[in-house]
Amino acid sequence: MQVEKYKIDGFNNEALADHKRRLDFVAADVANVDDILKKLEVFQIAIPSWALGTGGTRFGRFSGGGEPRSLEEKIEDVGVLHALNKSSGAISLHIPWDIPKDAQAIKALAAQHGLAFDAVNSNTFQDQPCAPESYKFGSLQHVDKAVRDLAIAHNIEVIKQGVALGSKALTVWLADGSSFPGQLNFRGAFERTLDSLKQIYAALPDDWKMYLEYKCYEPNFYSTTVADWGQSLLYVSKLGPKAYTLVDLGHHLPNANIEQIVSLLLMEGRLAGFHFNDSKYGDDDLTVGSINPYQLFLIFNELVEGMDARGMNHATDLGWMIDASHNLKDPIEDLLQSIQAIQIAYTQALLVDKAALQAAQKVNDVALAQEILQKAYRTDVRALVSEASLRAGGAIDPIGAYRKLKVRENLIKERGEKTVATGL
Ligand code: LRH
Ligand code: MN
Repeated sequence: MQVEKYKIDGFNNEALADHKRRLDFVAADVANVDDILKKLEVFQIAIPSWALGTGGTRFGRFSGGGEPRSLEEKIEDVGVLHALNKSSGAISLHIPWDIPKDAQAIKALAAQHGLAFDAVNSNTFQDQPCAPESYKFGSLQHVDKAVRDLAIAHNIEVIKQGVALGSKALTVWLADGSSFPGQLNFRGAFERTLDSLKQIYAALPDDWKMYLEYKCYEPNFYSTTVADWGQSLLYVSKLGPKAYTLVDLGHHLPNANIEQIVSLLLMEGRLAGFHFNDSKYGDDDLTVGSINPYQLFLIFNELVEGMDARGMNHATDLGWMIDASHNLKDPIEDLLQSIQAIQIAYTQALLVDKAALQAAQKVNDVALAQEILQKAYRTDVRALVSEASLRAGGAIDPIGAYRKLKVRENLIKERGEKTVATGL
C-alpha cells in the first residue's frame, strides 16, 4: 500500500489555515525558526523492522490485523510512515527475523520508498531451528567455545548482510547473564565476552561501527553480562575506536539519570545512539514520550549541548532508532506518535537559551536555570514539527492523515485480519 502525494496534499489543504495560525504564534517567540526547520527536515529516525506488527507479552498477544507478512511489506509500511512525516527515512533490520533473501532487490524496493538501512541487529538470544548449539546459558559469554563460535559466526554473517544493504553499523545486544547467585563467574563471563566481541570487531569493515547495547535485566534476572553504561563503556574502550555504547531508554534501573549518562558518553566520544521508547517500570517498550516526556527533553538538551560542544552533525553523527513493541496500539500510529515525540523533544532542546543557562550555572542561580530550561520545555513546538513535515512533502498532521486516509482499513483488506509479522 502506498500513500499517494496528492492525497496528502488534499489533507494538508484542509489543515493549512489552522496550521499557519499556530505556526505564526510560536514563530513570534523563536529567533532561529529557519535553522530549526532545516535541522528537523534532515533529522531522520530509523524504524525497527521488528516493530511493525502487534507485540505481546507472555500473558498474551492481541493482533490488530493487516500486519506485514514479509520484509517487502514491512518496507512498504515504513514507506507509509515516511510518506506521512518525511522523518522515517531508514529501517533497522533484525536478523534472522528479517533476512533479506535478495539484498539488491530489497535495497531497490527501500530506495523506491526513500528508505536507507540503518544498523543491523544480530540475535544470539534465541535458538534457531536445528542449531548445533543452544544459547540457553548465553552466547558470547558461554563457557563452551563451540557456542561462542556459533554466536561469533552469526554476528559476522549479519555484518555481511548489512554490507549488502548499505548499512554501516552492527548492533549487538546480549541476553547473556545469570539468574541465580553462583551460576556464573563474572570475570570469566566478561573475559569470554570481550574475546568474542574482539573477533566480531575484527570482521568490521573500516567504515563500520559496532553498537554495544546494555540492559540491566531480562531475560536473566540476577546478572547481565553487559548490564549498564559503565560495563558497555569498559568493553568498547577495550575493543577499539569503532565500538560505541548504545542507549536503549528502557534498559535502566528505576530513576537512573539517563541524561547524565548521555552527557558523559558524548564527552568520551563513545555514544553510539539510541533505541528510543518509554517505560514506567521495566523494559516496557512503550510509545516514546508517553510516560516521561520531560526526561526525553532533558536527554535531548544534553545531546544538543554535548554534540555542539564536539562540533557533531546532529542528523548523521549518532544512531537515531526506535525500539518499541505495540501491544495495544496500531503499530503505525504508535510509531508516528513516537517519531513526533522525538521531534518535539529535539525542537524544544534547540530552543534552550544555552548562553543564559551557562551564565546561571556560573553563579549557581538554580531557580533561573530551571526557568530557562522549562521555558523551552513548555513551548508548544508542534507547529514547527508540522511545518518541517509540510516543507519536506509530508502531512501537517501525520496521524490525522493516516486515519483520514483509512490506511489500516486498506491494509486489512489487502492482507487480512489474521496476518502475523515476525519480531517481538
Ligand atoms: C532488548 C532489545 C534489543 C533488541 C530487542 C528486540 O530488550 O532492546 O535492542 O534486540 O530488544
Ligand atoms: Mn533495544
